[in-house]
Amino acid sequence: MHTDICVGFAPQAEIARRFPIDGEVASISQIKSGHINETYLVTTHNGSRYILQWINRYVFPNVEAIMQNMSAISAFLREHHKGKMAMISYMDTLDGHNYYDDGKGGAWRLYRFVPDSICLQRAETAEDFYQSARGFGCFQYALREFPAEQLAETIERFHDTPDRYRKFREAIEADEYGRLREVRAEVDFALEREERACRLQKLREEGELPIRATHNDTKINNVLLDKDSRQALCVIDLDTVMPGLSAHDFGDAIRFGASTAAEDETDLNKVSLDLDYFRAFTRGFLESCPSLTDREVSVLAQGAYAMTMECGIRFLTDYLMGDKYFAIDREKHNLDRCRTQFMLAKDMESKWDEMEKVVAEEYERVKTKVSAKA
Ligand code: GN1
Ligand code: MG
Repeated sequence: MHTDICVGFAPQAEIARRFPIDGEVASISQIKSGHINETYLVTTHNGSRYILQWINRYVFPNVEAIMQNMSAISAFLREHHKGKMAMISYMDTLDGHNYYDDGKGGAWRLYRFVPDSICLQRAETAEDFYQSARGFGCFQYALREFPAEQLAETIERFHDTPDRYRKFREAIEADEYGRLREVRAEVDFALEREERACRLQKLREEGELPIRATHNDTKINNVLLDKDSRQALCVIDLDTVMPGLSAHDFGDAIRFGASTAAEDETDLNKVSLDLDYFRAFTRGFLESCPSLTDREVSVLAQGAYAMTMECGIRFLTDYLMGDKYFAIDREKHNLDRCRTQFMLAKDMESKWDEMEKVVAEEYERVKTKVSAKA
């Protein structure tokens, strides 16, 4: 989704010139995707294309840590999975830094546009969604032996749901913007479900689940697909690659991509869990990530629920705190987003047995295929 503006981006053009790009900047357009960083497509006169990104330091105060995680992962994948897993690689600035500090608090980085790739904001078919699952599944599989503990925690306690509840309570307590009155129903909804939403993290703390190098932000727009074959090409947006649970990656993708409505839909009647999409993603993820243990597979549905509730309370917390974290395009945008997440979580509750059944069936299917091959 590009805004079709080619003028008005003089500062971004100036920044792009700090990198060794091929040719003079001919046009820049903003890619409206994501709620945190800003992303621009830069095209030069000879047709070379680049992605320029402004990193939000309110969210990512430690840019060095993000870039270090990224290069550790790139190096690992280059060494162990050459040719199998495409990776974007950031270009150094002309004076040899892996990002550009504009001296005004802004951090910028740039990489070559991946040729023949598309980035979908929504799966157009179940097959697209299946492909995105393969992208994230392959990524996780490729990193199965990566020492996750070496990764910096770029955002502390990112998917620690109980900690998200703690921050949520602080925001309720402070009610800095006087918005609590209008969100009582949502607050009650979240508090009533706290134990269930936090079950996954509890298992993590009890040492029941392996800690992996996970992506942690597995929306479909974070996988590039080949524009012709529509197969997964490469996983992008590695800012939140951190030690985590496989169920986080599975769950966040379901939360976003298996919902029948957009994340900010205002007509809640349109929001539900699409079980066909849920199955398609489960299949792609299990097929491409055979390193998952039985225990991990057994909590995948739990991951979808936890990520949906957690994201809902994050939107609600931000709404209570005056919309400082997630970029908004309209008043109450974060509240609308929170409501879709809670609606989706509620729908998952009613479809719980079916979700578990789909996971079990797809797991059985993958195992049968593997043993038939052996
Ligand atoms: C943010 O900016 P984007 O769309 O990549 C957020 C995710 C949320 C998501 C909700 C660093 O991701 O955790 O799930 O919005 N990223 C960060 O759409 O907080
Ligand atoms: Mg992101």
